[in-house]
Amino acid sequence: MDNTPTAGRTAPDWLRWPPEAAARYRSAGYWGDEPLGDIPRRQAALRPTHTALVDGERRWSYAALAAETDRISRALRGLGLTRGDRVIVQLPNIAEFVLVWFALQRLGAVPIHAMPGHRRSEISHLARLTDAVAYVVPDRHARFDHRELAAEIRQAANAVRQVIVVGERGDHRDAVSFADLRHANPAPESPSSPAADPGPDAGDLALLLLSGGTTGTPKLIPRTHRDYAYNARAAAEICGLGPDSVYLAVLPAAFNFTLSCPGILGTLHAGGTVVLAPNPSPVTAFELIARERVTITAVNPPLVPHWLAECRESRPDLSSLRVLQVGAARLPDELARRIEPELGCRLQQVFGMAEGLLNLTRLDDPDALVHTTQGRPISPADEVLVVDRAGRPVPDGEVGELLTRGPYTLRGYYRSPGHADTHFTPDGHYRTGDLVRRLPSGHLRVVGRVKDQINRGGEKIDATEVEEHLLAHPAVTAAAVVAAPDPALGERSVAFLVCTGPPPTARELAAFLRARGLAGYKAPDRVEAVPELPLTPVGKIDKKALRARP
Ligand code: OOB
Repeated sequence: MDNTPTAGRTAPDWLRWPPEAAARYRSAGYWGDEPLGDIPRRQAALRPTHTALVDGERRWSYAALAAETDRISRALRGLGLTRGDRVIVQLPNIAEFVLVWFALQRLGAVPIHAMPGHRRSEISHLARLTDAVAYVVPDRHARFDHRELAAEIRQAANAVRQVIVVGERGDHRDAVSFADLRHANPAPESPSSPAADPGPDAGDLALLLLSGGTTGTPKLIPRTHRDYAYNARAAAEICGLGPDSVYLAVLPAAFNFTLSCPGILGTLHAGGTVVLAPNPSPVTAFELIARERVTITAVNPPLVPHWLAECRESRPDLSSLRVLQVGAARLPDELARRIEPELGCRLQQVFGMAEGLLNLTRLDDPDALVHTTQGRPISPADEVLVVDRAGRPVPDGEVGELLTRGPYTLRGYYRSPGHADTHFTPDGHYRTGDLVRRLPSGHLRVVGRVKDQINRGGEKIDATEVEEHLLAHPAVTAAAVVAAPDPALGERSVAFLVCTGPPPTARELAAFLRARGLAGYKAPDRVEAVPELPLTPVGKIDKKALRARP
């Protein structure tokens, strides 16, 4: 019998691992057969009454989570959604994110993870690139009316047939209210009924994550059921998660870090409890940690000083908290050293990427490694190379670009064959664009990057994308966006502009970019007017020289 999960159908190029690598991952047990949508049902059989999900006063047992995601899945099918359909999901940290996500997985439909801050420019690009058939939004979030944006997207993107609105004000023009879907009572399908889809295979595309990108338009990262499940499972094992674990989701649930490193999926896979924080403030988080006896949570470096200050101030009960994961941007060593004595829990540094490779410090690593490195790969099958500009491996301890391939790292971007040469080596390594040093123990220290990106406290900004929008401003004739050090965010963005006439201020530019539908965090923090941009000998904009300017 051919047990290839995609048997009978050919996987597209961007989803294809070489057969010998795939065979190795399967025989080593890294790749299993369980589709992601089966996790709640498996746990419901083992521990039906155990709490799976907490959102404020709302709680779901595993039995309730499994039953509800099945019901929503049937209701979505009733709307015409089917296996393989792409669906843009843009929800904050509310239980509906988890319900919709698993309901889509049950169907074999593919969620596209938009971030809460994304606007018309990003969403319409996602819709066009994927031919998404549906878009799931909150009614309002962070003082923004998502229903208006959804109506615009639906006008502009023909494929988007359904807008599904979560929240009290779900009735909007011809949108579908999620509350109605949730309470609809579609007839259960018998597995033998001809209408029932067989459900997804573990080798199918399961979700599309957004890449930080460095080429102007956001690229999408295809993740399969089996590679993403392995990512979550391996991380959960390293963190020692089990049914007694309680994970607090502080960063956006749609972020790969929060969803599967080990995050929400790793916790549910292990039979633990997921608690959703409505915002990342330490006041909210500390209250939830004490009330729900949270054992593990994850933040980005800019949040750390706020957490330490609030802890000093309010003396919260953090006695249940065993692990604080910190990642998405470089954590300064000095801050790393303060976490354990001040918060009373173990620090775990996390260096990951939506493209795949995940590095964690281990809970029993010596303090010196936990404080100064960003961890080592989670899988024995992760292949890591650190290379010089010519692509030759450098000795341990020297700086080079990190290349990687492995059982949960992509082999190509979604529907984007043109990017193969830029982002992958001929033998299938993903070029991360990160500069690292590798220690003999395998631990990595992130020291910089070669990609044209700003890491604004964990939020990635593609310089080219913003530059293209800036060039549309009538006063701007040339633009270059670079990172500058920032004490709070680690990095912030500076736009160097050549202008005809008086240059726009940062505030004017922010309004201009907002009107163009760009997410707010991409607006330059600072604007510098210059007579001309410095060029390299080959005539490219010399960003190194710009970064060196005070
Ligand atoms: C995570 O994922 P992305 O896709 O938003 O960003 C990936 C990039 C990395 O290539 C690296 O440049 C940077 O973010 N990064 C770090 C870092 N963690 C990520 N740079 C320095 N130190 C770290 N600890 O950011 C992400 C995905 C999964 C887990 C955690 C983070």
